[in-house]
Amino acid sequence: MKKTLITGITGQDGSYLAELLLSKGYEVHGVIRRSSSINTRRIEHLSHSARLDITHDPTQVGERLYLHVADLTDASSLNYVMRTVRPDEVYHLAAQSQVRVSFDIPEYTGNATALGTLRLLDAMRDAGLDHTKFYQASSSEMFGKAQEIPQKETTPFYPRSPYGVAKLFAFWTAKNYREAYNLFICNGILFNHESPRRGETFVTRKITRGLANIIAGSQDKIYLGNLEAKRDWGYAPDFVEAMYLMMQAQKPDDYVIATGETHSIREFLDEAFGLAGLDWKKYIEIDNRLFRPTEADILLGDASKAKRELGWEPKVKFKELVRIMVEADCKAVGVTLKKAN
Ligand code: NDP
Ligand code: GDR
Repeated sequence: MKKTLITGITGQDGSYLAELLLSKGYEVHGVIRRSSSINTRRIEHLSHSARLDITHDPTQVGERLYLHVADLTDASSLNYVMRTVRPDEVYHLAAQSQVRVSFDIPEYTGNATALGTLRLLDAMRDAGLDHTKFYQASSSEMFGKAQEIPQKETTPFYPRSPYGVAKLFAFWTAKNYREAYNLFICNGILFNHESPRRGETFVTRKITRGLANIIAGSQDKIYLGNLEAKRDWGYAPDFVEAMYLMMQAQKPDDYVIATGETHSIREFLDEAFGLAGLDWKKYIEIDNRLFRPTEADILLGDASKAKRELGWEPKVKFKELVRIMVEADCKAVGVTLKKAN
């Protein structure tokens, strides 16, 4: 049975990827970090025991599912987990992943998102895992101030946030370790992908959750920043499939993963509030604090290399994505879209 290690298993992507790999028969080991409140809600449905006493030694919480405590900022904890699990595949998804927040905590973002990747790669090498495959969660934020539209694997990078800079360090570290030590390391350059499990402070989820609360009567306004930025939004379950396919390829490489459509925040609002028959302009307030000092104005990906070489294509596009998210958030607060019409 193949063993996989997922860092960031408690996040949006980690939870979908754990589902996918369990369904393919893998033994899945997830890294979680110490938190003052329980942070495993996205993987609870995969667990048969709600054990809270997790240590760095494997704690079994589900059929073929194990958790380990470690932290990206603590090299010895990563070394210990790597030596103990000895995985066949590593999916490195953990990061301080909030772009706006990276301006507030740049040093921590660099430590976790950039150096954390280096620490994990070194832990893999130190454990002598020469045949272990490694996936690095790279990001379209590395394109930042886009040098061409659409962006593809050959587009020059121009990050616009401490997060983007940290991801660029991690990208090049992954690529250098591939070339220097002849390791199977892939960079997935993923454009934004969303789902009902998206963190509540990212703009799509903030809107769909806010809309559901507005319909339920428990929230009056949603406070947002820049409505003009454009993003290429895909569906997270489609995107974790792409990660898996990269790791099954003959040779390690870097791939852009995107839908090939871009939409502004305004268009997202039109679509989401339109589903409820509401005019978003009555409910949105602009809060200047939510603007970023530097912004990625337009991100649009060209995933033709992934289509050609991996056979990957997105199944869910913009309109369906918005509907999935709005319906899920409405269901969570016990309202239906029909009720609002
Ligand atoms: P999330 O923010 O949902 O999840 C991040 C994960 O990292 C969580 O499990 C979090 O743990 C964990 N984590 C954060 N800091 C540490 C730390 N110091 N030590 C150990 N674990 C830590 O991200 P997504 O699932 O959306 O994204 C997955 C990865 O892909 C990230 O690296 C992100 O930067 C990258 N990415 C995401 C894209 C997207 O659109 N979603 C696009 C391109 C790249 P906890 O639950 O405790 O907070
Ligand atoms: P992003 O996603 O920065 O692209 O990073 P986010 O949803 O945070 O922002 C998208 C765009 O929306 C604008 N915006 C707001 N954003 C947030 N979060 N909150 C607001 O109130 C708001 N108002 C407007 C932003 O300015 C921006 O232009 C995500 C993360 O998942 C990264 O980890 C990942 O690497 C990239 O996607 C690809």
